[in-house]
Amino acid sequence: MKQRTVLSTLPSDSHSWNLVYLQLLLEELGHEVINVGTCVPIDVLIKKCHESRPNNLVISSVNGHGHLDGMKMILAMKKYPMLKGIRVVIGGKLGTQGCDSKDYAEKLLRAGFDAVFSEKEIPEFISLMNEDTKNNNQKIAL
Ligand code: B12
Repeated sequence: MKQRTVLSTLPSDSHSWNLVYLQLLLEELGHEVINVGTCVPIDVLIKKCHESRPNNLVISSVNGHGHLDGMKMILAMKKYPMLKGIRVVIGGKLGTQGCDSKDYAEKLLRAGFDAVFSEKEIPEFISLMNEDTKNNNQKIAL
């Protein structure tokens, strides 16, 4: 079954070519992609997930505030049990001063993300996005 994926940045991030790249990549993998765009408020993102019931929510951020905005987003999302089955991943350049996004992985995973990717981990991202989320779908449909 075709996976549906909501793709977005976070409220502070106006970079858009990362989204263009990820949309093309995910479409090549066979996903139906809903690209919400840049500087997306958290409540708008949550509304979009409620409306479209995706298998995946892919967050991309490169401006260096991704680890902070991402934490706010995942904590807000956890308040909605209906969204529990969605696989939520984040990646890009999540911090400043050239530090690796992986430095933030432990905190973000503990808060509820299913995976955290550094900007170079495209093969790892592809392999996760190729994995079936059939169980998630069933949960969402209830
Ligand atoms: C173009 C650009 C801009 C443009 C954006 C225009 C637009 N429409 O997108 C403008 C001028 C608006 C801009 C603004 C700013 N920018 Co800027 N920008 C860039 C620049 C030069 C290129 C970004 C780009 O388009 N790359 C092409 C895309 C395809 O690559 P990418 O974004 O890196 O995405 C790749 C990977 O990161 C990865 N990836 C990304 N997301 C995800 C998600 C997952 C799940 C996975 C697996 C992988 C992944 O996959 C992509 C393909 O390889 C970069 C420097 C650079 N060379 O990267 C700085 C850069 C991203 N910007 C930076 C900064 C600081 C800013 C500003 C804060 C500057 C300022 N003081 O105003 C503002 C922030 C604006 C905001 N509110 O977000 C910093 C971020 C620093 C950091 N994270 O440590 C960078 C890295 C420059 C630098 N070296 O300092 N920027």
